[in-house]
Amino acid sequence: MKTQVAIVGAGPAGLLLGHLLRQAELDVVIIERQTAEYVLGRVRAGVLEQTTTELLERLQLGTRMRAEGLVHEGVNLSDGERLIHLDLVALTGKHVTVYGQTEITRDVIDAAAARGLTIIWAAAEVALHDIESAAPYLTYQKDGAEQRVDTCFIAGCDGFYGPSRGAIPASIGHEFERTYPFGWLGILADVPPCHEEVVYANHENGFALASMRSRTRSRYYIQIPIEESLEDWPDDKFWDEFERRMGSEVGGQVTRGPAIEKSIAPLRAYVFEPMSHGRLFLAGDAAHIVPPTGAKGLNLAAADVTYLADALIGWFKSGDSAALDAYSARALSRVWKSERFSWYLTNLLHRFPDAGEFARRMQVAELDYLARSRAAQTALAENYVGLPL
Ligand code: FAS
Ligand code: PHB
Repeated sequence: MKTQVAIVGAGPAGLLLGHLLRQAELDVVIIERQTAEYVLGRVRAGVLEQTTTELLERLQLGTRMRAEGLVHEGVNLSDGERLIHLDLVALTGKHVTVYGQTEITRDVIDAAAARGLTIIWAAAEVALHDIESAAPYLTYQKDGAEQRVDTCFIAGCDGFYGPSRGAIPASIGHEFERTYPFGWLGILADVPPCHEEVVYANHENGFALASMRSRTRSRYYIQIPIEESLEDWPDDKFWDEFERRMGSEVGGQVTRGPAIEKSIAPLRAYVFEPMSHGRLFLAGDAAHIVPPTGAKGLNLAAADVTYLADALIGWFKSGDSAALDAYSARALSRVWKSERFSWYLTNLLHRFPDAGEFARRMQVAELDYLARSRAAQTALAENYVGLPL
């Protein structure tokens, strides 16, 4: 097979990039290791910045999001004593939208055929070749035979565990990492949300987060030590602890129900530089991971592919390589700002096992400052709704 851009990975980054390039009538093929059913079964992000919802509209893929997504004009922080409400629209003129990553993935996959976007599912042993040449190619195993895709560019959208990042020589790549001594235990339950907006809580027992997927489906998280497992957390124990950490006002509004999904996500920050080498361009989790506290993971992937698509279209349409040459620096500038914001919120809202009293007083002072200062609220809100592209 021969194409103009070969994309590894059919997560949000790969699928959105595929649609953007097809919309510009470029030849594109996506190679994905898993089946479509498996990819559609993942429960991940849920809060969309306006730049992400605008991207879906640009692709005419926003119909169901507009019909079923929940527009949130505010967000809330709980410090155990009070609920600090941030009016995002009053502070920034912007809002966020709650619409599950699962739903976005369904919308972009369902629209692929109509846009002539080829997705090869269940492709095993994907390998990248000659990325430093003008004619890179991919190989993979399918139908019992080795398949080959010749291309002009490869987009590595294969997440943290994919092969693309590893194709960049170690002498070129530089890694930055921060791991946290705790994870998030998350559940999905078909119960009405305990609050109309998202609530982030800093409780003496640890962090908790009340989010949702609809007015009848809730997504809740609590901070747990990294060494604990799902066996340690039967549903009732989760509900008891979640209500406790949400405090009497919000906790008292919790409706319990069976978990339809339950998983633990470790918290880590990771950045790989550069995000391009030769004819290989990385986007999304293949190049960076943010702790989910700032709800930036999916939104960063969408921003990366917006930059990358514009650069690739510029190269194919006018031979201009300036934007491609600048892609890595441009994407990393936004990545590091999102890393800083996610680090700031993670430090503000979680309880660190070995943090002394001074660190705790810093949290208390910061939360009290946020409760009283419009300037502090504006800075947080500006980052939460998403910085301009
Ligand atoms: P993805 O990981 O989504 O997609 C990469 C794709 O590449 C996958 O389909 C994978 O199967 C494929 N792939 C991997 N190896 C391959 C190979 N060898 N060959 C071919 N294909 C291959 N963000 C939030 O904001 N809020 C959350 O609550 C949240 N929860 C998360 C929970 C988990 C468990 C994880 C992992 C992430 C979570 N995130 C969350 C972040 C998440 O939203 C990611 O940022 C987002 O999925 C990134 O999208 P992609 O870069 O497309 O990577
Ligand atoms: C979610 O809805 O899954 C969610 C919301 C906010 C976050 C992280 C996850 O910061």
